[in-house]
Amino acid sequence: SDIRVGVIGVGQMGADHVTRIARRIKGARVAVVTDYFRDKAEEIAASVPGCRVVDTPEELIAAEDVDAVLIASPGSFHRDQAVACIDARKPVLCEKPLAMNPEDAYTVVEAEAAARAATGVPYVSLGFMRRFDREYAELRDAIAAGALGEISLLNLKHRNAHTLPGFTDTMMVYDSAVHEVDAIHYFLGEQVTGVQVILPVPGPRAAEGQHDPMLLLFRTDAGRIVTDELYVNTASGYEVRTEAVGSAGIATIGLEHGRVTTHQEGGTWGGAIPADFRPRFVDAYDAEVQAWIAAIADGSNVAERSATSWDGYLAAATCRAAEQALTAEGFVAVTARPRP
Ligand code: ISE
Repeated sequence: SDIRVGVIGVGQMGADHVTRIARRIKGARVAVVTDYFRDKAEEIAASVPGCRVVDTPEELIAAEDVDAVLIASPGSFHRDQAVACIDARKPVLCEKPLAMNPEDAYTVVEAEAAARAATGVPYVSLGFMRRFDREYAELRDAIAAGALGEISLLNLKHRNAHTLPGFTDTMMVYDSAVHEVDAIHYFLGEQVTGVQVILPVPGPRAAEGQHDPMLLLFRTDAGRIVTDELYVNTASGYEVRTEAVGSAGIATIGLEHGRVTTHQEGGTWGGAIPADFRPRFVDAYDAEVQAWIAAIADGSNVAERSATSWDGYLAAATCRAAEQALTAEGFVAVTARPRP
């Protein structure tokens, strides 16, 4: 029988996940939703047969008719909600980031480790969906197989058309650059040991005090360097690119992503850029959620390719160093606690 999923937070990403589970994911259905804005939850629930609304995340997590929980609330709520799922022994797919600071992330890691010691299974999958993007997976496998030789550099780019008002430098780090931090772990399997931030003159759409674009440099424990150009108000569209520079080859992904190029009247050519991450990574999100449901069904709870709470902690520890590097000279060292 279908796994009954409860979705916490049905804003942009949560609503997208509800539609995905209702229409495309096999072996699961959305049983319960909740949102800070009750109206929004009612509206979304009305689009899914048999779906009901509850007032609070606590109620949803405890509900008899919820087998697994998808958290899509703002990042600052993830710690408490993820810990409540672990305490209730319910598998959870938590949207990224795991937390907005390493201390909160570590609390989740510890809670999960304690539960795992008692039951033998993990509970937390973390929504770094790029791990399920086909090009990402292919590049990682090519690097692991040595197909590119010795990697010296990764050049990453992350561009959004717009961000919501109030998107600060700290949010650029913990909400946006956090994807590239996880990409480093995914592609190279190495820890980040230091971060430097370089701030060019802000673009005309940057909010007061915001440094957009920004350039982040990461150094890994093997001495590889990763550049990350972050530009979250390009006004053009959503673009995520990766270039891996190796001694036996230079591989690039994310350039075209199946886009159609049209030659137009008047002697120009071009095509559309996805407006945001939902259309750009739709296949990756589908694969991520389907793999999560399959893992719950087979009792392993966390899919092999999925990011874990530990990945979330390491990402938060690196983001802390990046946050400090915003106002420091040179590289700031990443400090991480040992894995419990
Ligand atoms: C957002 O929270 C995401 O997760 C997107 O993938 C990312 O591109 C965007 O910059 C973030 O704000």
